[in-house]
Amino acid sequence: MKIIGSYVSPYVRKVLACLELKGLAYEIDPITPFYGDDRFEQVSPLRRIPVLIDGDLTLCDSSVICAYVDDAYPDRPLLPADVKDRARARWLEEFADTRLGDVFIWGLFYQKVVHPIVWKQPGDTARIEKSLTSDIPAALDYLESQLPADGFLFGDIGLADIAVASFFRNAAYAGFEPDAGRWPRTAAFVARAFAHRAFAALEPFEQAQVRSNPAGRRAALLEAGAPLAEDSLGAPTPRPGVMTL
Ligand SMILES: N[C@@H](CCC(=O)N[C@@H](CS)C(=O)NCC(=O)O)C(=O)O
Repeated sequence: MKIIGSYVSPYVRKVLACLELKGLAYEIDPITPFYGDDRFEQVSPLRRIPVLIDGDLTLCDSSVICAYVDDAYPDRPLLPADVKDRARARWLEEFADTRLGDVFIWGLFYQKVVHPIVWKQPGDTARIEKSLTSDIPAALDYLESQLPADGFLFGDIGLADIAVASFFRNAAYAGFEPDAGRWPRTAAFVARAFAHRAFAALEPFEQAQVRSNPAGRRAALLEAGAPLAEDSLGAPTPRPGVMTL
């Protein structure tokens, strides 16, 4: 299996943590989506990551990819067995991908981290302010009402836990940590999830990606032991995405 996408993306991290949980080997082309070449656009028409290539199958979208992986490799299921629990897990995955993605990625991480680095311009300060003062607190109030005081959502860690927790890594890169006084369940849940091997196994590769510059990135990732693909769909200059942010 091949994954296209950077270790720093919350959606790529979600897929990789699920592969770790299932003990499935993969190789990775860890590109930032804006730096994808023409071949990237052929496999990812929205110019988004992650992409999964498994033999003759090419898939986009982390939820589609995780559902396929769970169907094709059913050992260590990602969803709980009970029908209502499964439905709730899918909803929390969707809430994470859509709303946590909106408030943490587009509202914060993209504005504070990606925009200055990729487009060499400051991000939207009004949007950052709105994210921090109203959008993120509202999302975390909801999460606080859903997350368990101990353990994970449906017993052992699964897709919904991974989808939710993954966004908090990017929030931290943008300087936001959940206040344990205001959202105690959320703060403790995120710490538990990141201590789990599904996330902990990815940490050295992610740090190698974050700490290296583009010229030294491949060497840094190889040195950290990342299973890099031979070929890359990366390009030297960024291009805008095709979706409105
Ligand atoms: N719904 C998609 C979202 C993927 C996504 O937005 N990925 C970001 C990286 S974190 C991306 O590729 N952004 C580039 C763009 O939108 O132009 C999924 O779950 O995979």
